[in-house]
Amino acid sequence: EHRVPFVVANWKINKLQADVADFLKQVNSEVPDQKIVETGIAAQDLFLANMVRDTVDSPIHVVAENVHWEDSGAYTGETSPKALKDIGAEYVLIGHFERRKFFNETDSTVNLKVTAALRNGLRPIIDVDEDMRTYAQFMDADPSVAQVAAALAGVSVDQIRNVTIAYEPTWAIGSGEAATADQAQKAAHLIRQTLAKLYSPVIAEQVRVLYGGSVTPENAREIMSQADIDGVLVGTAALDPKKFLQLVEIAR
Ligand code: G2H
Repeated sequence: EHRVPFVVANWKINKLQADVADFLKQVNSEVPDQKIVETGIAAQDLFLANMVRDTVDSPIHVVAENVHWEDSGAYTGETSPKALKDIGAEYVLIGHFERRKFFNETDSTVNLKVTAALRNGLRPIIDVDEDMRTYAQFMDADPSVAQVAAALAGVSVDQIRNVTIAYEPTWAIGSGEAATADQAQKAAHLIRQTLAKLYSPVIAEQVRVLYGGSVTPENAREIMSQADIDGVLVGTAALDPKKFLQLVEIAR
């Protein structure tokens, strides 16, 4: 099963609007066709509509960093999945470690957001951050990643094709210390085994699994060469357009 590599920048709350426009100008025409490598950029909500406009002739996908689980209503300060779809956003990060840590996001709110995104035609990139120590306990007896199973509750066989999973071990996020390629592969493999159990072995081979956490152009090649890793979710390094393009090249 051929999975198209996927490189996603996660700018978090960095950059101002002039920087966003400038970055897109530098990378727009440099990224390959999305059949070769898919590319996405996650940014603050307030930049997304302009990013959709400014990438109209580019294969770059616009990615939200969070979403609310109701389509509309009285939820001051939240962003509606219906509105994200309406402005032309295509993907949304859900359950990033920083959301879980600083904003009390739980497996159950992650699941609500995943189903809300899918119901509105947005493609979720679900972040899971369990440590390999946690995984090791399950690996022999009953291989399963609890955060993956929880996030996907109620997600149908048809919908799962629109889901990407990103493995981001907490200790590797923004620390400058990425997982080794071997650790990342083991986690990605366990995630795929979990998908096989939840859906089927065929579907497990179709869903993309990314690695995130201190990815750089220096360590990306070995990480992306692993059998179960289909791409990277990149924070710090992807703030730099040259490094972003290097990562996309490596993914080819
Ligand atoms: C992890 C990653 C992007 P960084 O949060 O999601 O950031 O590459 O800075 O570790």
